[in-house]
Amino acid sequence: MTIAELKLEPLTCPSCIKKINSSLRKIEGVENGSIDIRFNSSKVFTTFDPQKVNITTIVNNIEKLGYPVERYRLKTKM
Ligand SMILES: [Cu+2]
Repeated sequence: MTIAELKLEPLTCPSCIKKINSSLRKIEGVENGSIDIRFNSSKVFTTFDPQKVNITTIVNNIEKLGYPVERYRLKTKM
C-alpha cells in the first residue's frame, strides 16, 4: 500500500471536503476509511493500492472537481 499526502490550493469552505471525500471513495484501489482531508492545511491524506490505481488518477480526480493539486508526497506502507 502507498500513503499519499497531497497539498491542494487553499480550500475555501468545508463542503469542499465532502466533495473530495465522496469522489475519492469511488476510486477502485483507494482504501476505505483512509481518506483524511484537513481543511486548515488544505491537505489530503489517503492510502491506496499501487497495483490498482496510481497517483496520477488520484490527482486528476481531485483536479477534475476544481481543486488544483500543488504537490504530493508518497510513502510506502509496510
Ligand atoms: Cu467548498
